Amino acid sequence: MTRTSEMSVVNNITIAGICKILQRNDNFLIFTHENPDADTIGSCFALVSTLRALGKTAYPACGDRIPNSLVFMTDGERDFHIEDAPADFMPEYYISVDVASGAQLGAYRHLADKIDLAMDHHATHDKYAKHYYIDPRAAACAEIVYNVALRLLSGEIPVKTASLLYAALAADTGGFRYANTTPVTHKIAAKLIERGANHAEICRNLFECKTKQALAAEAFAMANVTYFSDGKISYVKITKQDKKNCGFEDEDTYDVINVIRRVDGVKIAIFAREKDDGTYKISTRSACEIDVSKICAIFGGGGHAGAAGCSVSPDETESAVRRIIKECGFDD
Ligand SMILES: [Mn+2]
Repeated sequence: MTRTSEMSVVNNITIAGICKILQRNDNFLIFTHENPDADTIGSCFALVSTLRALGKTAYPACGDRIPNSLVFMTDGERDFHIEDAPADFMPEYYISVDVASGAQLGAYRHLADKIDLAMDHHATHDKYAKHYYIDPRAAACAEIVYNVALRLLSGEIPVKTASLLYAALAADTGGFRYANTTPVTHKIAAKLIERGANHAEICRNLFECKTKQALAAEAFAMANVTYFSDGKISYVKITKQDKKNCGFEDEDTYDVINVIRRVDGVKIAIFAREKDDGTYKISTRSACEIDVSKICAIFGGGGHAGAAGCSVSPDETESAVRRIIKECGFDD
């Protein structure tokens, strides 16, 4: 398998077209993906604040709670469900950001066919919305939202919005270190710093400051990682019982995959986590030409060439991990 993910997506709307539509409409609901990360949160809230700056009514909608590690982006608030909007709010226009498929809406997946506009950067995006703008070359969905906000606000992006977009960009590029980082990413990041984004504070919040529970999860991963294919693949599994024994929860495991992928010689990292309902979430990372989104697609998942995931049933987990290892082809 080679990393030749389809970089050419034919969109059915342009950035200018998106701006026209946003100006024409009102009463927006902006959806994040399930298990929200900094890109979907930053894109969502930056778009909400941009629409509000235009005098529109807009609310974020997130099926899951905001994880503890990212509440610095939402002023400490963790719940943004549709019911949390005022009772008299009547949504008229539905937007999703960084959401590759209807299923990725999580608790709001039943609203997938109501989405009017999807902005995304996943090459595996499945075009569930009426209008879609997908740019797989964008390191983060925030690059797309930045271009929309820039136009709508005539360049006058407020500091709070700039900070949200910067956090999204920094997170999806691993602090501008991953292969998805481009000259465009750096140019946008520079503009956001010019608009007042406090990059040092944002990066400390994203990459340095960790709860004791998150560090406990990483310690567990380090102690239990196993290697395959001559050390080119690292793998760790975390069960519900492990979480209980070590005193951490799902949201504390967000950096586990990064801990096991940094080991010298590792090209592919695999992390299987047992969720509350007993199913397993498998996350994968690739630091080589192997496209893990194609491998995860075998199990109905997806993502990016370098970062992808899928969900499997408990009895399918071991065989799925073995299949993923086999698909990497190191042992052929
Ligand atoms: Mn993203």
